[in-house]
Amino acid sequence: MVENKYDHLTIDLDTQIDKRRKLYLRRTWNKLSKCQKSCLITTTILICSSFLYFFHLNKHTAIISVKEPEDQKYSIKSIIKESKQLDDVNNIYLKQGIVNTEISKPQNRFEGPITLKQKAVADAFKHAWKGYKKFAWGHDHLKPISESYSDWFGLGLTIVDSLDTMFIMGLEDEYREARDWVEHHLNFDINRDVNLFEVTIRVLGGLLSIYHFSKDDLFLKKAIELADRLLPCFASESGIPYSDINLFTRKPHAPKWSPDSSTSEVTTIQLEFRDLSRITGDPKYEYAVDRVSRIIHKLEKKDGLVPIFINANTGQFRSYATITLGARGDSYYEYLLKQWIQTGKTVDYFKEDYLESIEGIQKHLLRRTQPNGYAFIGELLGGGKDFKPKMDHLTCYLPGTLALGVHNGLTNNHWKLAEDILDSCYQTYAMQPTFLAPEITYFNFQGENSKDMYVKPNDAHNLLRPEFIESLWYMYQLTSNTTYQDWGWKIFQGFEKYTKVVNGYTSIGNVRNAANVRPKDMMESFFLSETLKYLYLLFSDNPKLLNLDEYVINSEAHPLPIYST
Ligand code: DMJ
Repeated sequence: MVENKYDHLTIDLDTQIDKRRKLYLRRTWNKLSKCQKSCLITTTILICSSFLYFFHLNKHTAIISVKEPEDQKYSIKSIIKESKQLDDVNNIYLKQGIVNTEISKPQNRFEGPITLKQKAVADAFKHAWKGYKKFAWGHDHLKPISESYSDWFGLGLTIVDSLDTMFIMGLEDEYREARDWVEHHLNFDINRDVNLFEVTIRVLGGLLSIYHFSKDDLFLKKAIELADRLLPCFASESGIPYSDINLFTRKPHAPKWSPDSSTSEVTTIQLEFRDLSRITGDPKYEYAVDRVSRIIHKLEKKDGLVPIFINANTGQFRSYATITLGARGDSYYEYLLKQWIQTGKTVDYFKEDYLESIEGIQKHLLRRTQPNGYAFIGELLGGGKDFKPKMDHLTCYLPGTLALGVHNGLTNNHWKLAEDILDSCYQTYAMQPTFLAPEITYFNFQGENSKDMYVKPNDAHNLLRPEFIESLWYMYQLTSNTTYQDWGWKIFQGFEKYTKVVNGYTSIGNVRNAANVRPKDMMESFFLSETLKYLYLLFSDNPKLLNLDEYVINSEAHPLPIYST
């Protein structure tokens, strides 16, 4: 390097200027009053600490939103590194009843539990999964007490039904195992009779939902194969599908116990088949289910209410069949609204039939109890002649559906009805010493009893069902009212106390006796797919963690996208 002869001169000059600057600063400082000085010091400290704080926050965000390495192609989240250390603290909080304190601030919405209540639910999922993995892996359901399994269709129901729950909860390891099983072991080429509705809402719906979240083609491939095997169900004389089909021979048939299909079953497959057509561009799936909807739309009803059986050959309702919003009737009403939403509110008859049916419910099925005036939805027997003051727990999905309708611009009057039924459903939990609802409740509406509700011994079981929690989540999302979270937390504690066993969670035979709940040795896939998913979403600080303006949720809690037509 060539030395510049002016270099030392420049340095001398710099030093002179530096000295003068310092002198000037010192003089200015001395001229300041005591108060001015302390103000200046405080401001400097404040600026420095805010800088340090933001620097720390950005560093934390960078850890949790780090990009997945290529070899973890199917990874669903980066591990929140702090979560292990937080475990002990969380447990202490939970024991003290201090909940909903934030434990981290991930940026992406499915990064894992944020609140302590969510973490408790994710832990419940892990506990259930561990037992399933150990004793029932690849089978439909875990029997946690006998440490065995049960196979209904032989399709690994618990795995496929839970994929999107794991995705939403950010359970990466469990999700990987499940995806792996789907890739290597999920086989539809089996000589087994399956129920069209159950397999559609649990398996097809599960595959489609996780396909939308993950964009992993494996799930779409499997969904197409399954739907193709189910399609022959629709090849009946009327277009109303048969209820069952053999997946290998592809021969459809009516249920073994009846000549008819259930009305709710043939009307609760539309969201899934339509979604598959929209993804693949192949209209055959949507065509088949649209036809069913149109046939039923044209049939005569009782102010929008439908009997619970329909014949696949004649395409007619069974005369004198029961009308109910419980078993075999429930999701007909649910899917009217949800299909209207799924198709961007462009198909008017879905909305019209839905509105008419809610009118019909208020006219024929809604009653109030004595002495406290709780609202309940009863049943009509004998084609509408006799009223039965009985409500299945299944009916407790209705408040959520009503609220969703109001949110989508339907009449505000439905909101009050939703709140009233929600309140009664809550009472079916709160009135039991276990804080768990029975499968069926009877209501006192003519003063024949001193209590508002009563439960018959054979109806006192609890199958870990989701419907009430589902409604709580809808109401929470649409109001941000944390009372719904409080109710859900009490019920979750009921599950923890009375249904949690060493190897998972079990249905119980008796909610009326906390000292003897009679475990039934069965963990249905909907406990993981629906009950725990809705609880997890309910306990989020963000009511829109799963946004109802983006997704329509199928009857098994699998979110599917809303289309514009
Ligand atoms: C689930 O399989 C679905 O929610 C269905 O629509 C009704 N029953 C169970 C849960 O209770």
